[in-house]
Amino acid sequence: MNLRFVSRLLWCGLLLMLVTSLFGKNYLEESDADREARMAWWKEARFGMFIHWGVYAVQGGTYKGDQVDGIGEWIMHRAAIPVDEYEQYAEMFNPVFFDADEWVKVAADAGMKYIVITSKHHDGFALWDSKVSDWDVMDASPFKRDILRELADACKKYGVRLCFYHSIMDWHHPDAQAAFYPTYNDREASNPRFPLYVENYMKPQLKELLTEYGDLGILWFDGEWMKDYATDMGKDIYNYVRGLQPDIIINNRVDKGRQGMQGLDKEGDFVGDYGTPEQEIPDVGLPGVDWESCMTMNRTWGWKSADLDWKTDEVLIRNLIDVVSKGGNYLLNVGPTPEGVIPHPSVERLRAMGDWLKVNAESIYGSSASPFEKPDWGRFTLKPGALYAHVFEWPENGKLVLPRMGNGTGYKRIQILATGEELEFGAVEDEIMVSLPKSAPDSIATVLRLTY
Ligand code: H79
Repeated sequence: MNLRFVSRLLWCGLLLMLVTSLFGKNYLEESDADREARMAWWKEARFGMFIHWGVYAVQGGTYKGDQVDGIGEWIMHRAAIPVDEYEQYAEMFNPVFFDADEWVKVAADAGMKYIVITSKHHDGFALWDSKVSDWDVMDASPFKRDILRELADACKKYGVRLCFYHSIMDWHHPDAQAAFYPTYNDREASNPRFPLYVENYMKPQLKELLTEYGDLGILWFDGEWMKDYATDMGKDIYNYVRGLQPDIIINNRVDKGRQGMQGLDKEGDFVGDYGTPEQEIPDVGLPGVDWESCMTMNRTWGWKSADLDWKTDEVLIRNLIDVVSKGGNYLLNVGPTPEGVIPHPSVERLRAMGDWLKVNAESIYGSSASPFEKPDWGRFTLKPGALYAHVFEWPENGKLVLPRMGNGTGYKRIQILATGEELEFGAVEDEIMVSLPKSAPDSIATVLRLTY
């Protein structure tokens, strides 16, 4: 054999190896250390803002003058609105008061470390300038501003991680679930063209999101329950996304493993980096499991003018603590108005959460599930070197009984986190007893730091 030929063959082989190692990497195989490094910021963050925004905000829960039951962003399905009729609402989507800087500042001041915004919800409307679609804010609405671009810039300014929610289900695309009109969300229906939608539309849109808006924190998929979306597609999408941004985190709805609204994975071979309980918090701590509860402040995700059922500051702050005490993240939603404003009741509540967090940050960020059962009076969070007792119900007799860490009393000192005030404590049989001030310094949650 001619030497030149052999050398050419070798070069070709080398080139091929290089190409597969660069582009053909299987992200389903990852060492524990690499995975830990990739998840580290997310575990530290613990608190994020969900934003549901799109054409459905224009309707705000009403259709032809009637209130439509259910969550606002589902109105196209709930009221069985035909695609061409729904498109007319996009012509009214003109949120002139939208100020990305203001939104991100609201999140940052609330102590939220990441923002997950609907790049596209089930109605398929894209909030960015998508080149593969006219069903986006640039081509179908008079607003003609790339909302995701403006948010990306503001997130950079405030040090908040930008993340995208992206619906796999698409009620607008003819190759996807638009074909199922009037029951877009028919779980048993099938569109033989769905694989074409995945290859020719969903992937190109994902590529735009993953290459034009800088480093993203999370891709948050949803709408994976449709019959046509199969587990091999999920694994392919997972690899595709990480191939474009290797360090990104992807929720478990990219595959078919999620169990209903409880959100954690069922047994089996499924991809996705964390579980996604929706509108619920697991009853007990889940050490070693990564999960994030997403919840609304009222009942809807997307703006609904008639939904005034706001949770109180107390419920929201205690939910955050409850989630962290069980080892999860809290993704709390806002649904901005069609004018581009985060509803005032949401802003007020976020401010209260931010005020509480400014004083008690140490007990939340980077904390994880405590080794103790949840007590009746509140919750524990844990960090190396300190246990934090979040007291919701202040004991009337001024004595709080706590479990012990290790031998003796197990604690070097016990303080009120907000003030540094030292508290007296001593061993009582298997537990310890702490003497508290007469009344609660913080009626929602007073944090004690127990240094061990
Ligand atoms: O974007 C918000 C909602 O619009 C969306 N997820 C949050 C984050 C949402 N999708 N569906 N729902 C809310 C409720 C619908 C649940 C069901 Fe099912 C879909 C019931 C049956 C199909 C998912 C799959 C839950 C059970 C099986």
